[in-house]
Amino acid sequence: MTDFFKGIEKIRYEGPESTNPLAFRHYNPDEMVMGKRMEDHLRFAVAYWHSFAWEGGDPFGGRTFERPWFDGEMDAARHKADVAFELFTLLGSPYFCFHDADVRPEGESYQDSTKRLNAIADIFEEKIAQTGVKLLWGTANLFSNRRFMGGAATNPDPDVFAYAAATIKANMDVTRRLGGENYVLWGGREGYETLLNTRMDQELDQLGRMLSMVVDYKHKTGFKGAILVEPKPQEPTKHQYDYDVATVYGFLKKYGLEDEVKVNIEVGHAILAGHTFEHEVALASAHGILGSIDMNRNDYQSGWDTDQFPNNVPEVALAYYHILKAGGFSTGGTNFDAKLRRQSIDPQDLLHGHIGGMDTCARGLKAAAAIIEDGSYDAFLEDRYAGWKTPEAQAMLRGERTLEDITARVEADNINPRPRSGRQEYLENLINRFV
Ligand code: XLS
Ligand code: NI
Ligand code: NI
Repeated sequence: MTDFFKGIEKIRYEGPESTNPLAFRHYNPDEMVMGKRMEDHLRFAVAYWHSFAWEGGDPFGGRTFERPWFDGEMDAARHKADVAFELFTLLGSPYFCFHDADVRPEGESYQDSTKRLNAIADIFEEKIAQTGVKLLWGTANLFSNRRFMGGAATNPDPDVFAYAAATIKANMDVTRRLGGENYVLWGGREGYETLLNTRMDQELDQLGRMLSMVVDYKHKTGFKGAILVEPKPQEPTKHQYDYDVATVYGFLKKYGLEDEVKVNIEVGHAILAGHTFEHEVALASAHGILGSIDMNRNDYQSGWDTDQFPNNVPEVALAYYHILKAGGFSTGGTNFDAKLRRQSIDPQDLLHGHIGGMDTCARGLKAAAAIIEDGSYDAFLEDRYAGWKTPEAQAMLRGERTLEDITARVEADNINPRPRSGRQEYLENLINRFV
């Protein structure tokens, strides 16, 4: 044990009446929800970067946090790993996620950085065995170092593409070794600042090639996890190629990867793209590419990716509704891609952030399950589309009717449809009964 969390004990479920700020009031891992343990539905993961690498800076000022591992070398990285697994254990988080750059200091060369990554992975391997905490996903940071300022896979310099490819390989190797259940690619700087210096067709082909190689390597090495792309519309670049779920789906189709790659959807990114979170989740589900989620929230005034811990139950509930309707997570889970505010400088703030986030998700999940178990909402939808069950409507949908066939029937039957209410207010009230 380190002395970082000084005397804080494992966070336990105490029920909704508890006033203990270091207890769960809604997240009860063993509670059964629609026949499955809550822990197995939600599959929480702590994000290493925001919890242990984030320094509390903003555009107007630097570091506000004091962490004993900042500025250190490999010893500091090992200390950080000790504290990280203490946090996972205190929270009872079944999973964690990391980028290479979060866990090891950068080396002098590619070989040196990879050696360091592997050394930390040795430590993770032991800690995973000791604590039972698992790896939800691994990923490569291809955006912080200045070599990636013009993009990684989409860089005009093929040497940067090559360096990125080798870095992805190293991170996939470590993810596989640690039993990771997914491998994520967020296109940190895969986009442009100005079209004046950018060949979009060339850059998209580069991105398609990189992703194809990732998929090939997954199959070659027998990695069982899912490959996930994380959409985001802008920030850090003005325009990111993986703009939103719809854009990513089109990209996957173009490069023939739609059966190989799924998406990791983040709340804040959905908002930046001008969508709701549930829109992105529902669209991914409709396309069969729903993989995992990055759970956070954005400030609705500031217009950038504020990565706050979630506290909006209705927003979370509607997303879990679509996840449950899709059959729940398979390899995916709920990763807290959320960071503390820069004045929240104490170790215990890390606990408050996660406890609140986990409770919010638990309430959202229970509300979603209640909506499904009650059945009136699903019955409404069933009824609204019931006309499509008739043989004639089915024939139109299956492509067995032409425009001429349909026109003949409209004329013969004198079809003149009568509008029906969409009942939006009724539905809003219905959902409000559960959230
Ligand atoms: C940044 C992204 C990032 C990814 C992992 O906005 O959310 O944190 O989840 O690279
Ligand atoms: Ni994310
Ligand atoms: Ni993000």
